[in-house]
Amino acid sequence: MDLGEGLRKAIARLTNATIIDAKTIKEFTKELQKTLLSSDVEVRLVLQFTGQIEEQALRVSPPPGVSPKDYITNMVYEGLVSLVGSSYTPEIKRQRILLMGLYGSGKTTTAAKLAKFYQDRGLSAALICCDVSRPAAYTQLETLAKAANVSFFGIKGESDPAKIVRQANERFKDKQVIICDTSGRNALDDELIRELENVNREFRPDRGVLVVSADVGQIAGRQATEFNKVTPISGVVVTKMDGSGKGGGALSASNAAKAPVLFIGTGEKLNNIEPFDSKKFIGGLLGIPDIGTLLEKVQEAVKEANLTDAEANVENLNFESFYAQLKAMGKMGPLKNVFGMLGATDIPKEVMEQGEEKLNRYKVIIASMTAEERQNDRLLHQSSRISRIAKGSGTTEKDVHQMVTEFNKMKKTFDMLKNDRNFKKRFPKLM
Ligand SMILES: Nc1nc2c(ncn2[C@@H]2O[C@H](COP(=O)(O)OP(=O)(O)OP(=O)(O)O)[C@@H](O)[C@H]2O)c(=O)[nH]1
Ligand SMILES: [Mg+2]
Repeated sequence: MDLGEGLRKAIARLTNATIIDAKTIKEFTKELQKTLLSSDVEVRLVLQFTGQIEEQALRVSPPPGVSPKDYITNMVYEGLVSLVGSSYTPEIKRQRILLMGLYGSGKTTTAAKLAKFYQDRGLSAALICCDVSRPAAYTQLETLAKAANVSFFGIKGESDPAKIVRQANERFKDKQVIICDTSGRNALDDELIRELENVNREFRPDRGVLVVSADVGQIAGRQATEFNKVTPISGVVVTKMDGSGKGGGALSASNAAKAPVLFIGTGEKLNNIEPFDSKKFIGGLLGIPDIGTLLEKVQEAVKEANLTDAEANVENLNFESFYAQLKAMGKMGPLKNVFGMLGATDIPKEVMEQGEEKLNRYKVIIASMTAEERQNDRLLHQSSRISRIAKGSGTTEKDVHQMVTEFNKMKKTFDMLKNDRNFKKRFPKLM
C-alpha cells in the first residue's frame, strides 16, 4: 500500500466512526504510524509526528461548525507539510547545477527538463554530458537538448569527465544556467566517486543536486548521505512522482539528506517538472483537491495549444472544438495527473488507462471526419457517414457510435453548466 493510500484509509476510518473519542484517536494514530513507517519515513520522525497529532487531537476540540474528521485531517495536513519542509521558489539567476544519482534515477531527463525550465523563464541554458560510462548517454542528452532547444556539449568516447567540463566551460562562458549530467551506477563505487570528484573540481557547481526516484524509499536518505561525502548536496530532485504512489522517497530524502526537495518530476515529457510545493504534495497524498493548479494547467494547455476563439469556446461545442480541446488536454500530461489534481487519487490504473485509450480513439475518429461533420454533429445520424469514418480511422462503427453518444452527453452537461450560476462564478475562465 502506498503512502497516500494509507493516509487516506486512516482518515476514512475517522469518517466511519460515529464518535471520535480517545480510543478512535489512538487507533487512528496507530494507523498513521504504520503507514508512515512502511513508507520508510524515519522512526524517530514518525513517533514525534504521531505523538503530536494524538496529543493535540485529545486536547483541543474542533471549533464550531467543523467536523472532528475535517479537524483532524487538517491537523495531519499541517503536520505533514512541516515534516516535508518548505516549498521551493526557483531562483531565476545565473547558476551551475551538478546532477548526481544512481542508475536510472532520472538524471538525464531531469537535466533537460531543468534546462528547459530555466530557458522558458528567460535564461540561456546549456547541458553538458559527463556520463562517460554509458555510450548511449551522449546521444540521449543531445537529443533531449535539441527537443528542449538548449545548447549541448559532450565528447563522444571521452573517458575523462574533467576534460569534457574544461572544454564546456570554455564554450559556455556566456550561458546563464549550465547543467551537468553525470554517470549512473548501481552503487556509489570507487570509480563513480573518482568521476564525481573530478567533475566537481572542474565544474565548481553552485548546487550539487541528488536525483532520486520516488519509489526508492528510505534508501534515498542513505544515498544522500553517501553522495554528500563526495560532493556537497544542497538539494534533491524526486523523479517519477507520477508512477509510484509511495512518495515516502520525498519525505525521507529531504529529511535524511538535510537538503530540501527542489523539484519533482511528474512524467517523461520535458515539461513534467514542478518546483516542490509541500502543501500541494501533502494535499495530493491526502486527496485534497488542488483546483487552483488544475485551472492553471488548463489555461497553460489552452494557450500552448493555440486554440482559436471558436475552438476554445465550450459554449458552442461541436466536434471541431471538442477535438481542439482533446489535443489541449493531451498537453496537460497523463490523465492520472489531471485526476490527481481533482483529489481523485484512487482511480484504478486500468480505468485510467482505458480513459487514456478512449481519448486517443476519439482523436483519430474526429480526424477522419469532414469539416462539415465536425461543425454539425447532426450529420452523424447517417449510417453511411458512420461507416466511412470508422473505416478511415481504423475503428469500428460501434466505436464511432459510442463516441457520438458520449459527445452528446457531454454537450448536455455543458448546456446545463452554462445555465448554472454557481459554476459560472467559480470557473469564470472556463466559461
Ligand atoms: N514517469 C516518469 N518517468 C521518468 C521521470 N523521470 C525520468 N523518467 C524515465 O526514467 C527512465 C530513466 O531516466 P534517465 O533520465 O535516463 O535516468 P538516468 O538517471 O539518467 O539514468 P542513467 O544515466 O542510466 O543512470 C527514462 O525512461 C525516463 O523517461 C518522471 O518524472 N516520471
Ligand atoms: Mg543518464
